[in-house]
Amino acid sequence: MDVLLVRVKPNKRSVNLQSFMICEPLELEYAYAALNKAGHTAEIADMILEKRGFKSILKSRKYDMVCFTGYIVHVGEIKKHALTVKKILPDCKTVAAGVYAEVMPGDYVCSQIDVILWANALTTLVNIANGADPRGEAGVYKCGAEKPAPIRVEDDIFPDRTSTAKYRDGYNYIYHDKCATIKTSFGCPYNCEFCFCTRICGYAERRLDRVMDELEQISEENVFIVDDDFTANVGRVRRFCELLAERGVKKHFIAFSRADFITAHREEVKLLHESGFDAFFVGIESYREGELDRFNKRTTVEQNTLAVNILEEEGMQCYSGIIVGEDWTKRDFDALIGYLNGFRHPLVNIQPITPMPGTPLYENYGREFTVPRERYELWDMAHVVFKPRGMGKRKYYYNILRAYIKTSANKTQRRFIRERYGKAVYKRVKRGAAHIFFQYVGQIIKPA
Ligand code: B12
Repeated sequence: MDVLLVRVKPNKRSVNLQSFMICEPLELEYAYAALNKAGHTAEIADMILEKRGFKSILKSRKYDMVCFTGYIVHVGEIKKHALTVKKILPDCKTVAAGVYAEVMPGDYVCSQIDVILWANALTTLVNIANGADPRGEAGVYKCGAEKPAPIRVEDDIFPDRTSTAKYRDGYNYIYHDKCATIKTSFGCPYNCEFCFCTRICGYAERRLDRVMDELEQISEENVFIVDDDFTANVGRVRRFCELLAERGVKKHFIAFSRADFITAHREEVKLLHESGFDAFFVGIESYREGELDRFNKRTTVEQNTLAVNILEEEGMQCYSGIIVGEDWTKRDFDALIGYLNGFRHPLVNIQPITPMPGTPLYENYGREFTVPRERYELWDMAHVVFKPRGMGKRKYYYNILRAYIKTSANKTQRRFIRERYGKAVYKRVKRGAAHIFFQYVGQIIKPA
């Protein structure tokens, strides 16, 4: 079969971070490798970086199947693209997959999408390409059916990074240019109320010898480990570092961790830094204890503060994730700004709380949303989808913007970024920040 694998470009209304970060479509590289191994021809179109239009790609070849991957923000765009496929190639099968399809497959049900992969997507897709009837595949979503248990194949099939060769120079992560990604574990052993990642699958670790085999094939110097919590298992973290040394793998890593790990395992934090870890993304979520409890985060404000300080003392960058609650007042935003400026380098991602469909927070929300779920492009964790309680929506957006300007984007931090990462990176990030700034100004003038 001739298969086109597509990552769509987000709708221009989405506040997406692609000016700051464009990562390789690792999931499509997996699908490409799985299809190739089974003797099929595949091609990846990364529409974020692709120069040709989607229609002209479709007209260039008689594809038998076009597969899309996406998150919640992409659902509407995928449906539009699938319609285009049906118009240009009426006999072509259309397939929707990705984490959102795995948790909320029903949202993809429409006449222009033939197959929704909600489990074991790689093996199911190969079966279909081999001629299996999708109706008989447990990995294909059917209303009322039971979801099959996951079968992990990622230690046998590595993502084929040659499939994105023409795009690779454009992949980066915040201040880290030319950055590859790798997934060494799936899911997360914690169960924070707001977190979508825990709904995708249970926690599962890949074999570290296979992770090392894969790492040895990556040509980029910077590698973003996209595990939901890379430090969930301290023994595995130590072994990972030992194996890097044994195999002579020298990379610069960025990964997700938790404050409780960092505060309890200072030795391992040192080891990670010595092994090439430059930065950690830590969901500190709030400066208010009560909110951490509400989210079932199982960390404290004290741990959060200490964790950021430890990373800074050890010479690492901490990218902190903050969630702004519905009831925040100006005083809360002021307190947040003060709290963040207590750190040497407050590099933060400030998001209004977004009860993601599929999470307990969404199920038990019990309040009205001001943005309907069908406006998928606005469920980007940057738009405010509820009615704030402490102020109007416009003021709420203004305060989020103010918090960025007074912390991550203040003069001292701008100088720090320029000096540490160089002018080219600084300029790229500045361009991205300006774009998002104006998207927020738009929301301050006329909120969605
Ligand atoms: C790295 C990452 C990114 C990267 C992009 C990575 C990428 N590949 O496009 C960056 C940093 C740019 C990013 C940005 C965003 N992200 Co993000 N991101 C992640 C993260 C941490 C890991 C994703 C990843 O690389 N996975 C690696 C692949 C290999 O694993 P996988 O996706 O599970 O895929 C497997 C299967 O699902 C399957 N599969 C998936 N797709 C397909 C397709 C086919 C055809 C087949 C056969 C199989 C298949 O095969 C894979 C191998 O088993 C996830 C967290 C998570 N647990 O998913 C959040 C996550 C996916 N992101 C999220 C969001 C919201 C965003 C943004 C919208 C945020 C924003 N406001 O900007 C943007 C959108 C960007 C865009 N391009 O449009 C949410 C999505 C929530 C939801 N309900 O949909 C997540 C879950 C995090 C969260 N906070 O909850 N993200």
